[in-house]
Amino acid sequence: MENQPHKGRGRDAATDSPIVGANGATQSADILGSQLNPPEISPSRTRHLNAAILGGAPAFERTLHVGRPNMPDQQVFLKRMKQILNSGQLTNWGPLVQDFESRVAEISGAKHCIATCNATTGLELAISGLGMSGDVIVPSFTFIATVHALWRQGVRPVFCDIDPVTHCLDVDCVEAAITSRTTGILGVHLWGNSCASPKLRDLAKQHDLKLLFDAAHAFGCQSDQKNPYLGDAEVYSFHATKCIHAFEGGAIVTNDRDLADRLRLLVNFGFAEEDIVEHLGTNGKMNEASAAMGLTSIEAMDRFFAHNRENYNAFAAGLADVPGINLMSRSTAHKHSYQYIVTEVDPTIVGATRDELVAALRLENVYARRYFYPGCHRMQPYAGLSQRAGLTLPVTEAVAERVMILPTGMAVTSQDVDRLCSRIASIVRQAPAVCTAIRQCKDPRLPYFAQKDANTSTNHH
Ligand code: T4K
Repeated sequence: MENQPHKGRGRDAATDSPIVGANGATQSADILGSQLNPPEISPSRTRHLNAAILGGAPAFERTLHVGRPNMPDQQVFLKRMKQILNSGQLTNWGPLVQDFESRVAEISGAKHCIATCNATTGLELAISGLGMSGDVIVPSFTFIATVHALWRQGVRPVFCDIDPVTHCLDVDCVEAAITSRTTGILGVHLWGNSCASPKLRDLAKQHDLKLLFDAAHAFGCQSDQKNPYLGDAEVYSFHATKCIHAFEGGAIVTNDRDLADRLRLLVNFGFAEEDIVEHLGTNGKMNEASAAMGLTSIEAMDRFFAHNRENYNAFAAGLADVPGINLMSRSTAHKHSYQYIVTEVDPTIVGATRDELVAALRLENVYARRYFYPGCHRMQPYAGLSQRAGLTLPVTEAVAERVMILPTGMAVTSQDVDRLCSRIASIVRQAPAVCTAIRQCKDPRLPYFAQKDANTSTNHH
């Protein structure tokens, strides 16, 4: 791959020399390539402009993470915890779990809610409760838990490609993948985008397929009509890294009364009565402490969403003029948590790959993530399922190479975002030098994949 010229490159690179690498060694000017101008400005005056990998001061003294938990009102939470301790009801559908289920049902617009210990268990329960078997169509571009839930229930995942704009299932690919073995579709509302569509619903109906949504990213994200295409059921995650969390937690929502009744048995070992077991169930219950956090977190939802929206707008402004870094746009027709700042890196424009950017950001104390690389179809135990998986998933393969998730949430201010965007802009402007420096850098903070590239590749562009 050639480094493409783009506006700005070489312009402020004059500020970069002499260069002190992240390993502390002074690096020779030829590392920077011929584009860079000789130093005319004192380095001490401009050090704050340089990428850390090129010897600048890191953009942040503290570390910025993707998924730092949002903390709701501590006093309210502690009051609830006191209530739990005084009552002695710690789990097994105490009053707080019941309240939590009511609130989640109300917000999602569904008739029934079953709280679970996490979304992974919730997905397994829903798959089992819906009687999915044989093959189920699922995106490969998702967190591995979506696919593990199927496999652990004895269902074979059939990987399907995604829409390049929303990163959710491509309905035409779903249609093409349906066979006589297919019993259902497991769509993912990735990044809080809606995977549901009238066409997907009609397809499921037409072929008599179960329609389940992994809504781990999507609690509180919906259109004005609330859940018009809920499917048979939808599963939320309330993991600590989600906008609204319960330390760990999940919830299944459905409008189907029979399914809800069955799920209530399955989540509690299959017990119908004190000593009557009717199903192969598990222990998937949420406990009272998680419900206390979940309820307190829901009370802060508007504040968390508004904060994230402000950050999203700051990212949109800050990245607007950075060539090759494209921020995912968000549909204004939907309420959104903006919990994932999804960017795609075009290496032909940036002059650096997504992985090189992620590596350079580590030295700025920014832990950007490359969710969900390399796609579930390339992970075990699925890698051997289909020899052709990579060939039939061109959008997944391309997107998995490009997505870079940037930090947001209550731990990140819009000033942080401004600073981060400026630093990304400098890294991009200095891309050739940054790439060379990464290959020579021995700093242990570099992610393992950058270290690996540094050891195995001399010219990976
Ligand atoms: N379906 C989809 C589409 C999902 O994305 C997920 C989960 C699921 C299903 C399953 O939901 P659950 O069964 O988990 O309810 C995280 C989460 O563990 C996982 O819940 C999430 N998706 C996935 C996208 O991300 P990691 O390995 O990236 O998280 P981790 O531990 O690196 O945390 C991220 C950062 O957050 C850390 O760098 C530090 C910070 N952090 C994290 C935790 C847990 C804290 O500061 N405090 C904390 O307590 O997987």
